[in-house]
Amino acid sequence: MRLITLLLACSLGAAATAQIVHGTAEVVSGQVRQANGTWADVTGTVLQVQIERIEARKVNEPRRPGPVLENGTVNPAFTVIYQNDRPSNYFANPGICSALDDWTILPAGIGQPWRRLTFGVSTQRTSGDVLWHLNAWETYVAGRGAGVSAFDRVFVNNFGVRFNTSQFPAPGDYKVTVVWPTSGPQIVAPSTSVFFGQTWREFNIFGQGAFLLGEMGPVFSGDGDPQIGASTDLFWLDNEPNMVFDETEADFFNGPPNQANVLFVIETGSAGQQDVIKPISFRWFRGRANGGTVGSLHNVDQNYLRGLRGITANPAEAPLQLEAEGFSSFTNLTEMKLDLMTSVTTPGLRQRAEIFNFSTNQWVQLDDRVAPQTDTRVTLTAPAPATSYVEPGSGTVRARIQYRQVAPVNSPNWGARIDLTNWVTTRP
Ligand SMILES: [Ca+2]
Ligand SMILES: [Ca+2]
Ligand SMILES: [Ca+2]
Repeated sequence: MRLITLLLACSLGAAATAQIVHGTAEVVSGQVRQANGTWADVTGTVLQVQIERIEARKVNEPRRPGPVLENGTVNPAFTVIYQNDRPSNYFANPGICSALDDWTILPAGIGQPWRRLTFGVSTQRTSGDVLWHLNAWETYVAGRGAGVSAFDRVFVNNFGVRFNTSQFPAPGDYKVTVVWPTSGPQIVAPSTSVFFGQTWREFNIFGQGAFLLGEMGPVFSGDGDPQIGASTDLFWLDNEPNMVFDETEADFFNGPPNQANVLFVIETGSAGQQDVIKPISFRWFRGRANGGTVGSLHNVDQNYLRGLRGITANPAEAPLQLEAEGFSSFTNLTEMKLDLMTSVTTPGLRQRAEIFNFSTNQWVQLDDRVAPQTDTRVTLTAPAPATSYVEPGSGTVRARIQYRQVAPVNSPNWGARIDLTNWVTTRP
């Protein structure tokens, strides 16, 4: 038992060292087609940047064993219209510096400003400025042959973002998120069909310098098709490279699990305002306290609220139940989510998450799953209408997490530890 605890502590220590840095990057060239068909020059736009260390194996090397870090976060006020991001299989081909991928975004994303873009880059570069060069088109046209672009109806043209290599803490693999400003011209997709080309080059006084073959290139993500939207198991590689993606340059990585889809997430800003509500009180409705305070529930920080199972007269009743309460400043909610990070001390348990509906005066089950033995984050959306989970007048919101035994356990004195219990609300 002691050994298990120690091992768990070690793996959490590794997760805690995840490197994330923030900064800015400048758009040094580019035109974007607006919803009304006119073009806007976006040169000089400054983007907020987040750079997070990841691990992408070389595509022809076997997978390394190891834990998958849980880096998921709630992203306030953003709606995902395309997502291909599975940390279980990030991979890269060190010999390439370009990739053009075919995406089908959600119809709801048509005409919506691209507020945040997340992509992967594998870099060996240690000095100087580099250019992330982009083009995006709406259509693929077969039959043009070698040397001629196979893509038409460009809507992001000659778009370059300058990074300094010092923004990447060391050679390695990174997941980068760039945030577009809310004012000024916006990037919008005119249809659900997007062909998105990326190329990594040096940035020098002439703008586009040497191709960074073997130094910087895109990261792909496999182990399945995109979680949101779609992409076929192929991409185009600018072979020469000559900044022309032609039809003969279609390529792939010999099929699943290495689907030829770049790591990429597109978020739009159309979801309204989000607020995170932290608990102000809790009680162990069943079971007993074993450490922690209400503040332990506020953040993912390995500061846990811990509980141990109790005794119940009715064997059908879960012997460990946490109830938490918070306060919503707003009542005009359009969405209510519960955001949890939890784990238990033994196999053989199930975890159920519930939220209280003040309209019906009943608990509503949002999730029931095998209770995880390592910290696991789940974000659960409550059934509409979201307004029913806020008590009229007081603004109280309430959540309950139950643990029950469904199979043999390692110890009769089992327990749970809860790192996070938040409500995430959306309003217009
Ligand atoms: Ca080419
Ligand atoms: Ca693809
Ligand atoms: Ca915590």
